[in-house]
Amino acid sequence: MASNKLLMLSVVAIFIPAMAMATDYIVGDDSGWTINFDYQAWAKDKVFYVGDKLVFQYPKGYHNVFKVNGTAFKNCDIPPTNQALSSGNDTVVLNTPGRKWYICGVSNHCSAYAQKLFITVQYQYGWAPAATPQILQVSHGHQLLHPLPLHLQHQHLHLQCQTQ
Ligand SMILES: *[C@@H]1O[C@H](CO)[C@@H](O)[C@H](O)[C@H]1NC(C)=O
Ligand SMILES: *[C@@H]1O[C@H](CO)[C@@H](O)[C@H](O)[C@H]1NC(C)=O
Ligand SMILES: [Cu+2]
Repeated sequence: MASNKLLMLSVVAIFIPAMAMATDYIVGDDSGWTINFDYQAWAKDKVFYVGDKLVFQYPKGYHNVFKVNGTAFKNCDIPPTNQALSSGNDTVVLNTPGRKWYICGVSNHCSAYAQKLFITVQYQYGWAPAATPQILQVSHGHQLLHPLPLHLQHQHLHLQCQTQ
């Protein structure tokens, strides 16, 4: 029991640095999500990790945000309107590693004004590559004794998905 607790503590400790490092990025910083802004230049010096968030800010109604694939990004193919984020303060959690593409679907903002963002999301440290099924087993026991805070449970779940 006591040694179990020790192991559990070490599992939680793995998560803490990852969480402390999660970053919220306001896309375009003070310019927000708009036309005639070089989003690739904005993204160039940033490293995006799983768990970070993108926040697209703009006057509601003037722009919107679609997550698209690489082909739609290149051609500015606008998906159906009901797939848009359009609150004017749209938060996108970067839940998975890999390439992500976002475009504005209002008028010709994507094709004529380059309102589009492409990023690559990296694995966070201490995530799936370092995890073993043994650790997952232990942390499961821990959950029964002392439920983890929700945000930790979420990361735990994510870890399980990636290791399977
Ligand atoms: C990209 O997305 C479009 C529209 O959603 C879809 O029709 C197309 O098949 C997708 N292309 C690839 C390569 O996934
Ligand atoms: C935007 O949304 C975030 C939560 O996702 C919130 O913390 C923030 O206050 C909001 N900002 C504005 C300007 O509404
Ligand atoms: Cu727009």
